[in-house]
Amino acid sequence: MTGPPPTGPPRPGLPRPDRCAVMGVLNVTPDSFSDGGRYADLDAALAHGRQMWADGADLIDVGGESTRPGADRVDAGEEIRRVLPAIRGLAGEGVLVSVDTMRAAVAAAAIAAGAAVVNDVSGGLADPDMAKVVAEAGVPWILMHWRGHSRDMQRLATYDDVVADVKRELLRCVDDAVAAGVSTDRIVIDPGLGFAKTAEHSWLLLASLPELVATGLPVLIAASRKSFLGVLLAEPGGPPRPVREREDGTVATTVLAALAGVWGVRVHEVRRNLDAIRVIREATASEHRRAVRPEERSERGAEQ
Ligand code: PMM
Repeated sequence: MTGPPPTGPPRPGLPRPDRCAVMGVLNVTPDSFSDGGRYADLDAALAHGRQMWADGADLIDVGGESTRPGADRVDAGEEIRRVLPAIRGLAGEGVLVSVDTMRAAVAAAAIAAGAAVVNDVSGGLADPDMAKVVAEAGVPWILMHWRGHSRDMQRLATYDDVVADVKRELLRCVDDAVAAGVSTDRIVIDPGLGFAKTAEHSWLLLASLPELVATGLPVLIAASRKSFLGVLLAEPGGPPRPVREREDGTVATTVLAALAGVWGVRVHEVRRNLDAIRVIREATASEHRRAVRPEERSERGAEQ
């Protein structure tokens, strides 16, 4: 088994557990593809956020705008009205919260309410003011690979070499962020599975995670319940596997990601994915212990 090094360089403001980090998804939207409407009510949202935190999530990602393919945009005021109470409530209880938004005004309001990380599915491309807000606040910024808004993003799913193209376009976003004053050690990259990607594109990106990890930037993967899993797991000739029956497939993607050394995974079911990550952490740690040369081991033993 090839295992990732358990930790990388320090990343101010980002959780850095001695394993792949887990970001729990909290969509406070009426229409997200996997959990739309379930947490639109504040009490239900807070209860779910607390539960994911108690289950061991390292970060809770609060989003107020659905980005499922074909979705229409909500206006900024409505997005703020949706996310702020949940962010304020959870952050006030000591939960580490990220805001899933591509709008600078929403990010600024969320940071003021206690959000500690900005998760921007547009990689900074949707709102020219986002870089300034992030740079001034000094918070980590997750830059996802993006080519256009959800309404027509699947038309943009054309690549010469999806892995090389996504990496190049992401690194351009990183350069733009740094040029705008964002510190490199506060940037996370994400290939944006399912965003302007066919299922085949998402599989190719999942198979090439080590290439993204080799950039030296922390990588986030968000495969949880996505449609490329539903299509793969369909009965022969049948419709895609329903969203809520894609969990084992999701956990398999988490295993791939953790073995590739990614920084974190964004998932709906924290406990099952964290269990898998803990198993990998233990197996790879024991492999590292065995790799310590015998003479070193006996020297260490003599010191103890
Ligand atoms: N996908 C969704 C929402 N936010 N954020 C990042 N960084 N990466 C993603 O791939 C991503 C995201 C859409 O999925 P959801 O409806 O389950 O939240």
